Amino acid sequence: AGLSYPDRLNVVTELLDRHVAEGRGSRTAIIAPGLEWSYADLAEKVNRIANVLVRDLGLTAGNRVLLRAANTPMMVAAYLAVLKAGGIAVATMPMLRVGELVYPIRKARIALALCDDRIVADLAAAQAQAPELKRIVTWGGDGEDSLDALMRRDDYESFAAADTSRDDVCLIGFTSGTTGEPKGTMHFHQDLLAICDAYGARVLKASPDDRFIGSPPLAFTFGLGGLVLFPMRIGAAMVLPDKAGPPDLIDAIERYKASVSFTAPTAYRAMLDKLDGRDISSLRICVSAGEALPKPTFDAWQAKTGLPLMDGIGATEMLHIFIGAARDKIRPGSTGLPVPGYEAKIVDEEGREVADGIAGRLAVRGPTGCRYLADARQARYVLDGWNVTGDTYLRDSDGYFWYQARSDDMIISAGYNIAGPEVEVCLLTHEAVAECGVVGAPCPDRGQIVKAYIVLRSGLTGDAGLAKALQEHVKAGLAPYKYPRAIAFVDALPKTATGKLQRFALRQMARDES
Ligand code: 3UK
Repeated sequence: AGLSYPDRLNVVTELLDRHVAEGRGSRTAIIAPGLEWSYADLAEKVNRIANVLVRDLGLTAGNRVLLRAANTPMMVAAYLAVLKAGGIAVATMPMLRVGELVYPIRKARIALALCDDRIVADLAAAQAQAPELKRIVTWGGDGEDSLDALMRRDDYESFAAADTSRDDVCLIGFTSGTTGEPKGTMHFHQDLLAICDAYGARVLKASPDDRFIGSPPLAFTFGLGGLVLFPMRIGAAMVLPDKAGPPDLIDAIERYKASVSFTAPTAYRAMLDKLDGRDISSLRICVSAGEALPKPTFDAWQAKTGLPLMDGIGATEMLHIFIGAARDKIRPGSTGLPVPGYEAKIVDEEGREVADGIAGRLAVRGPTGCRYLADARQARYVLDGWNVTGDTYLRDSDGYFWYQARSDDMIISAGYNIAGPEVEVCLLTHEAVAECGVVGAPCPDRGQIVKAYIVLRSGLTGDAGLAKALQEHVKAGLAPYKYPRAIAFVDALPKTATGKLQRFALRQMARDES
């Protein structure tokens, strides 16, 4: 896709100030309950915060700044201000508690934090265990040294962007840590533009009149790209509701006429049950990422809304989506094609490319890629310039990529390799099943057996008869050796902060129960 950027580059100049300079300052940038900011309004907030950072808080280029807030207008302004001032943003999920905040502070040696006053308690407690953190400044509260008070100074209205290089690091995103310690991934100023000019321009193809909405936190790069970077690159608007659970998302789409949504398959499934009598006709583009999108979910969403779900696989290491399909190229059940600018291939354990139709490890390369902050696991993720994401995929003869499982989620039962997600897809086609997770449980005879954890649709209760019916359902839809020999009915499945099924937690449950 020939993505090249000038050597001196500050991403905020391109995403924000350019719109103001070119006469688009009165366009709407942010819509939130009781508030609307134009691009000019946002630019001024960003300048004021950047001045506070440099003049009052002593920020110099390359300093790391922790950000802690829900997806609010001030969070967006603070994030952009850190980048404009040449700092490095380390955003954290608002739901993180004391223990989880200590690790990124120490790992990234963060001295300064900006925080929404309503959720400062856990951060203040973390500070006691992380002496690196010298200063926490909050907004939304009162007090003379609040960010709001400092921002009000007369001469803080304008700010010259730090003269950064296109390959200066501007953010460190911590992975959600489904296994082991979270890893800090570093991304450059140009990377933030590259995802907009690759996925945004070539696959998503939104318009400046679109209104973007979704649930992922901005600390998750899925949310940062989908809710902030993609709309700002084209001068569109982002909608930031106070709450973004599935019912709130429906309310907000209806109320603010949102047209582009970014969320995970689980949230689309949850919304399906709540759409009767609602008007979400403003919606025209729906992106699903974070987890595999089962075909039954694609079909149900299309039947109910008339819209295809655009699946896309992204990773914190890659910053955003690198395989997906534009709306006219979707093949339901497949993740899609490499995003223009990226290459993808399937390799075996030794790193040799395998033939089409054979499952193996997914390897990708392109304008963005993995750079872990001081972490030996870099050598396992990047092999020979290719990013190996830990997913098992196959490519068909038309070049489409089909998700099989996380590489470490394959179940091996009596010598058969069984992908848990394939059994989940089949179970989801049964009308009693709302959510499910399928893992291997230890078994003395077969090594492992397939075990399904099932959340039933509301009003239903699980018994031996229903378990039997679900087993027969899988045997009828898949090779019978894949059917779940064990079934457990549960109220909810364990999920990460980013909404992913924690298969390791299910595996642990399966071990404990066997
Ligand atoms: C899995 C998928 C199948 C896959 C992310 C969009 O999820 C994001 O980043 P994470 O670092 O996780 C990466 C891993 O999640 N995955 C994500 N999307 C899909 N598996 N189909 C999908 N569509 O295992 C991958 O390796 O949390 C997603 C944009 C930015 C992101 N950071």
